[in-house]
Amino acid sequence: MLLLLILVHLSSCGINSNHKKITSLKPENQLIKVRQSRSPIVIDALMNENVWTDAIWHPINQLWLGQPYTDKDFYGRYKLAWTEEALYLLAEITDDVLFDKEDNPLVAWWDDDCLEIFVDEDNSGGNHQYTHNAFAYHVALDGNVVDMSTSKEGKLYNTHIDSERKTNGQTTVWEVKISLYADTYEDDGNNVPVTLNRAKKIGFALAYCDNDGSSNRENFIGSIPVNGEDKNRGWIDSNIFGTLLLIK
Ligand SMILES: [Ca+2]
Ligand SMILES: [Ca+2]
Ligand SMILES: [Ca+2]
Ligand SMILES: [Ca+2]
Repeated sequence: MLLLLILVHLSSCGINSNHKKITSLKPENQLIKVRQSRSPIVIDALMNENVWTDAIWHPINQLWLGQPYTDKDFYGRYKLAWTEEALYLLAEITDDVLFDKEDNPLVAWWDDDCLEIFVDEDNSGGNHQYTHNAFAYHVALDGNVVDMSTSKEGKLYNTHIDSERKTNGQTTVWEVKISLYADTYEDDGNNVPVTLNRAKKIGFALAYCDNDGSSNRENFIGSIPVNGEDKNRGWIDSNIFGTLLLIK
């Protein structure tokens, strides 16, 4: 029985012993339909494009790490849109203290206040801890974008994400363009973003690392419920991601 469970787990990683892709067992939780923008989206942290007016808000309200928090400490919601070129995100985050703990973007990047964007271009699910089967982009307050490389260390992926943020009082609006890359992505290669089309499905989740002045992040709040005791699974296991469906 144990062997069977291990085999099922391995097959859920999307790779079999011949390293060929097989049908994913990724659960299709939280299916979100995402509308195409008819006009270009300007990354300026202003939500005045028509597609943002029409899109609905989705909550970031699942406590993945830390103690229960108040709306004053953290409140977050987001909208999504797409063009053939990229996936677009608008996030509105209320956070009482913005804190960039480490100046160096590659030191403990998860302990700074940051937006964490999880994307699995082909919605395959499976392990992605040290692969590019999926990405977990940490977008820092200064705009630097970090994920784990295939060399098992933090690496800047600033060309994948174009973002702008504006803070008014304790509320920050982030407008983000996310170029999507296939699992064939090579850290030292020439990589071209994927062109998006209607009916495409993408694995996706969003989270916020909230630190208000502590030595480690205080809270990690995600957009999707995660089963089990350990809810900090997104950076390892893309099976916990939700699913986006691109529509006209
Ligand atoms: Ca805009
Ligand atoms: Ca806070
Ligand atoms: Ca994948
Ligand atoms: Ca904070």
